[in-house]
Amino acid sequence: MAKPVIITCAVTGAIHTPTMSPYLPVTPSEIAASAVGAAEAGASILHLHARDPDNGRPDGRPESFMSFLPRVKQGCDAVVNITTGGGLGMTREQRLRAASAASPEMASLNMGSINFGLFPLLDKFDEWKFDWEPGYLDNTRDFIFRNTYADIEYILKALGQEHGTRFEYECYDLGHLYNLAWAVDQGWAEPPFFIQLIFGVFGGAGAELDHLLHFHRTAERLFGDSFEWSVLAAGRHQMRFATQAAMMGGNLRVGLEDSLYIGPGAKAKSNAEQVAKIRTIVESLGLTVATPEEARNRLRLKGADRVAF
Ligand code: KMH
Ligand code: ZN
Repeated sequence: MAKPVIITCAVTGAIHTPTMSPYLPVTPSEIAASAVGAAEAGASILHLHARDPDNGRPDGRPESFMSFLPRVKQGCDAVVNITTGGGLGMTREQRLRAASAASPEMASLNMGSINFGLFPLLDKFDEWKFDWEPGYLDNTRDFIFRNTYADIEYILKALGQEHGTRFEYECYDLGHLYNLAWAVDQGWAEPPFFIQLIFGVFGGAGAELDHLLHFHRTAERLFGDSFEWSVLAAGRHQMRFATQAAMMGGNLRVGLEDSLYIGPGAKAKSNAEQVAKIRTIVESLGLTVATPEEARNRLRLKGADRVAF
């Protein structure tokens, strides 16, 4: 029997800006409602970022996360996964503040430094809802998404060892799998490793099926059977790569963080719409969708009763 597919939904992120879609959740109420809607549609993990409710700018303050986390917890049983990716110019301590305060079951951990080019999105818009948006995107011409060995060690210890939080290991390139193998060798990461293979971010591996096959084979070589894997692809590649992951026996991630679309030229009206679409595809392949409890058991999470929100 094929394993049920764990659907992660990344609800708002730090890539898209409010001008790009009226459906991007920004306020605490919007983020909470969108997250709960995604869980009701079949997501068993919710990957969450916060935004400034006044202007939609990505926001790392713990109090911003705390303004929606209790509502998400009361509204659904899904696993809460908090970003440690942060935003432009944040120190690693700042990037960790929200997750340290919330002590979640899961957090993201980016497995290497890369360029993270959002500036091509500038060409698509002439007018902006908020002044900060064009500068935010333009800054990525000269921005390194910093995830050094010291950063990785710090987060694994400060969050993993201190809080019992487990990780979504975000791998944008082949070397990031080897970085994870290094952290495992140091004794800082415990199996099963939940590896998120990422395609189509400008600065990381492109959205090519060859890359997915090769990354997956490499993960098998490095981690044997002690890992679970999932795939996310940015923008128009999202549904195709999610489907491919399900067909190969893996898990998948959708959500407005990574793509604002539901089909060619059509904006998704909610996170739930994307989750419902991929769920229909998964089930029509003869597969099933994992419940939050199944995800907790497979990923050996500490449980929703041991978080701090
Ligand atoms: N949007 C993903 C490609 C994080 O939150 O740590 C990157 C991401 C990073 O999810
Ligand atoms: Zn994220």
